[in-house]
Amino acid sequence: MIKNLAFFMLCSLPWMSQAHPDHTHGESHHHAHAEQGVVQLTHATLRDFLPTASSTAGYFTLANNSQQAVTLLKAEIEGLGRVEVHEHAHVNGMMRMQKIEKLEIAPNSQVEFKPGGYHLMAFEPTKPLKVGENRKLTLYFADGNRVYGLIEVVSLKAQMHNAKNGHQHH
Ligand SMILES: [Cu+2]
Repeated sequence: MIKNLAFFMLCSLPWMSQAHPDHTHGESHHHAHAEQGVVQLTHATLRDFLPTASSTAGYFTLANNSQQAVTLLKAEIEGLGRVEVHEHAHVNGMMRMQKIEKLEIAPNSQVEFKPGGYHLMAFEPTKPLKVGENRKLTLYFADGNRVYGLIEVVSLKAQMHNAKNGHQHH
């Protein structure tokens, strides 16, 4: 289990530096901006597909250590054709899950993706998942930033063991 995944944010996109053409202290400005905008991805796990399943679930913790809210728009995982951000909601007394288009994370707070709550739903593997391997995970935010990390492929058993409430997904 990887405890601390590497991450970084792209604060130096060409169009962003062009937004500050009159700035003469580019270097120090960039550092301040990078520290302000830290979004940290940890404990990322992706469940191996069950034999007949067309989708599988991924979980992680996302910490927004900045002074501004950040909005997660979408996720990509290497070798998966489609990844959606889902939430569970009570609809007419039933627990159902639905795709969400954006997830706002307040300043200095974190969101835990876990069984029964927010989760990633991955579909259409182009390369079969193998327990123990790490796939590249990319998170896209509304401000144009991206967070990169690795997501570890785990067995259902391991994922249930990690989850506190053991909610069965699907
Ligand atoms: Cu789902």
